[in-house]
Amino acid sequence: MSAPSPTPLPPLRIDADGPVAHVRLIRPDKRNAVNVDLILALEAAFSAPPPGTRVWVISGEGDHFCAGLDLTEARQRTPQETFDHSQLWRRVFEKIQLGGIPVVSALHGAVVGGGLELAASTHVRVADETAFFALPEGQRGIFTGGGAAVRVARIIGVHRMIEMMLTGHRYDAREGLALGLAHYVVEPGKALEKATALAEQIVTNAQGTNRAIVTALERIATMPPDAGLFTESLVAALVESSGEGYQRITDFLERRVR
Ligand code: 1HE
Repeated sequence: MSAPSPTPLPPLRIDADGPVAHVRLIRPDKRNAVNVDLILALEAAFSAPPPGTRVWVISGEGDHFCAGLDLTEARQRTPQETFDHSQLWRRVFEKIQLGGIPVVSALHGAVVGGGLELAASTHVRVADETAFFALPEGQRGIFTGGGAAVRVARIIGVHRMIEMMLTGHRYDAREGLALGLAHYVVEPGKALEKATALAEQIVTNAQGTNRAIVTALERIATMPPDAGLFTESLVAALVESSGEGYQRITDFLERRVR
């Protein structure tokens, strides 16, 4: 009788004790490449955050944040399967980006292909000096399918994205900072610490404002100006009429906070 195959390890770990929940990709032997198990685990995590979660931090175990799509699963897909797989990523990354909870990413090593697409769906990106950003789809004979064509193009501009994909250009952490792929660069090994500190700061904002920032601004940015300005007024009315808003404004005016 053959020995039973070992139970696969879960590809994600979630640690939450308080309002900041930390989700970590844990496939370091495959450089956190995103296979179907991992994308479904991300979907489950972001669909049902631990109770009380007000900010997420996401990071990757090992020497790299994420090597993108698990290429072993991409070899022999039909066009329909590739389309469906891309739509699955779309669903999950929209949940991360527009789910109403701010997400801070801690980036190091490879942030490439789908790894960059994942990072681009987070709201605050902290890179350590080892991080590098690339879209190697052209080298692999595939195309972006996890939202880069919209999110990365919006961050760095479509022309730079075209150059990045055609030439295989790897941008290092400081170049990524200049381009907006990262918002902070820290010493090697310090990205998670900085990301957690930022998450703890974000938690202190009014929850309704945080929710509006991460759900409304991206949508407003893609609206025609008249619709965007109208929507902004509606969001302002909603946020500012909440009890939390009145209380915070009163606290400021009566000098209880600075
Ligand atoms: C992988 C993957 C992967 C590593 N799928 N298995 N992504 C890429 O084209 C990136 C491909 N990976 C790399 O360029 C390098 O692996 C890294 C720069 C990320 C890291 O280099 P290194 O020297 O630390 O690791 P390695 O020796 O290349 O890889 C270690 C193992 O991870 C090895 O497996 P092993 O069984 O031989 O040990 C690799 O095969 C495996 N591995 N990356 C599967 N991506 C929705 S569309 C999204 C489109 C994309 O994401 S395209 C970009 C795909």
